[in-house]
Amino acid sequence: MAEPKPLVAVIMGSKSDWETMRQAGELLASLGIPHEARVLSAHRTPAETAEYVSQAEARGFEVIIAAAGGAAHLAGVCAAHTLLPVLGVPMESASLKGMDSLLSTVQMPAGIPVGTLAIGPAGARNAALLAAAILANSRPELRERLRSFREEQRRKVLRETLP
Ligand code: RP5
Repeated sequence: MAEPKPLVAVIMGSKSDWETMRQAGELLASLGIPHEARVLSAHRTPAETAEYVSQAEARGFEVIIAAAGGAAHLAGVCAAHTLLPVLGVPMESASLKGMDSLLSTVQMPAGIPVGTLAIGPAGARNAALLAAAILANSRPELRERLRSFREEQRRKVLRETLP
């Protein structure tokens, strides 16, 4: 049987971001959301990034997750080339602990929005959940899977015991 078409594109500026961004991919997969992960950089592969994002809507993607660190322009560049919602994940950087990535991603000029998540793994996971929530607006079965995710999370917290 043919693979379902990916709905979410997970783009990251470097393979070094994968350790964090694989968590977004795993969460999307656990919710049954087909996605595609690619390394594309706003600075090192500007033409290929623009081409990929420009074609994303025609390829059937509905959400783009873009992760980058340092002078993190990837999410903003993606947003400039598409009308699809772009969720930005600032990577934790060695020198400034991700504050550079956060400010570069979040401080977009009015007119080109990027929905920016938290720095690092929390942002990666929440980007996947926010992408799922966007897709769930028109997919009742996905909405139920998200509801189950929240319910399992609630139960897990309530099961916690302290020493
Ligand atoms: C950014 O520069 C990437 O998103 C990465 O977070 C950071 C460092 O990249 P590498 O030098 O590890 O390839 O473009």
